[in-house]
Amino acid sequence: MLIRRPPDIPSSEITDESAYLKRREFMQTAGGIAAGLALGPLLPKLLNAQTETTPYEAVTTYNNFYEFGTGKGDPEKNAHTLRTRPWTVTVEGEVNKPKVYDIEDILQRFPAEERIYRLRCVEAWSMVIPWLGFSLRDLLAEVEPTSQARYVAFETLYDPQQMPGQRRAVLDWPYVEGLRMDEAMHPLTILSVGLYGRMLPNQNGAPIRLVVPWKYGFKSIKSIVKIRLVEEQPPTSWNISIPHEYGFYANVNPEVDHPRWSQARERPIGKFRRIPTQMFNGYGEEVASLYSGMDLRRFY
Ligand SMILES: Nc1nc2c(c(=O)[nH]1)N[C@H]1C(S)=C(S)[C@@H](COP(=O)(O)O)O[C@H]1N2
Ligand SMILES: [Mo]
Repeated sequence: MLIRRPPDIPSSEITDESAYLKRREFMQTAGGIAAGLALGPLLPKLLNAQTETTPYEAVTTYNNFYEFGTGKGDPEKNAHTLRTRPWTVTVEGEVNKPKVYDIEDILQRFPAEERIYRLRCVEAWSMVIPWLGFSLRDLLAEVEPTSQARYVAFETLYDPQQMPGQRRAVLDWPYVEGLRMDEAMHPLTILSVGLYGRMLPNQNGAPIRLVVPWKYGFKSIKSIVKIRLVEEQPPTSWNISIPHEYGFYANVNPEVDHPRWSQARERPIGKFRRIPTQMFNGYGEEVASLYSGMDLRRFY
């Protein structure tokens, strides 16, 4: 789309933030203009041409990553112990061609493009982030899912030496997540390797994490080492931990409240005012059809 650039550019070549933001502003305007013309449908969705991105500083210091502590500032403080090289991602299960990918191969073979997506946390805060990534379906196509594959299960690294939060039983480790096959194959679902034109900082899920823009943030599992195609709906960490609060689907839905708080509004990080939460986080046009006929109160 607008920017196609490998995420592993040396730091000496990285533009400073204000130059980056100016260029971004220009591109968002350009995207907005193009969207009004015939080009519109060809452009991968920018959340909305006018949406302001959350400052890099906030995106990288206010995080949920329980492997490094349960406070929002803990991941930034503690995630330096994570070693992201060497790193492999095993793709296995119901596939014809299981494969162990080296992260360097992934970076080379699946060019990262910029996608501006809102990440809406179930705790009712949100950020708008220029992610660098590629559609998960490009990688899945390569391993050739069998006809038995109905779900995709994801797993984060388990290593209490590197991830001190795993020494405490706050969640069942390793962190696991899952998607239905059609959700995983949807072009909006990305594996992200960077943000703001840089490689992912450890606290944001380096070296590779999922981003599913129409679901609550907890579905976007970080620091992935395993992707397994399976026949049955896989367990997910938050659902195991507190099933009546966190379901498998976790679609952003302002009409279905969390048992302990409303989901009708959200606070953009760095802003004072709350804003209304949109159905499917604003991606209804693209994804609502995946759930036609499903009762989204029951499948929360
Ligand atoms: N492995 C792992 N992945 C995770 C989490 C976690 O604790 N561990 N937290 C999730 C939650 S609750 C949210 S809101 C997002 C936050 O992503 P961000 O810190 O990049 O904004 O990561 C998700 N992915
Ligand atoms: Mo979250």
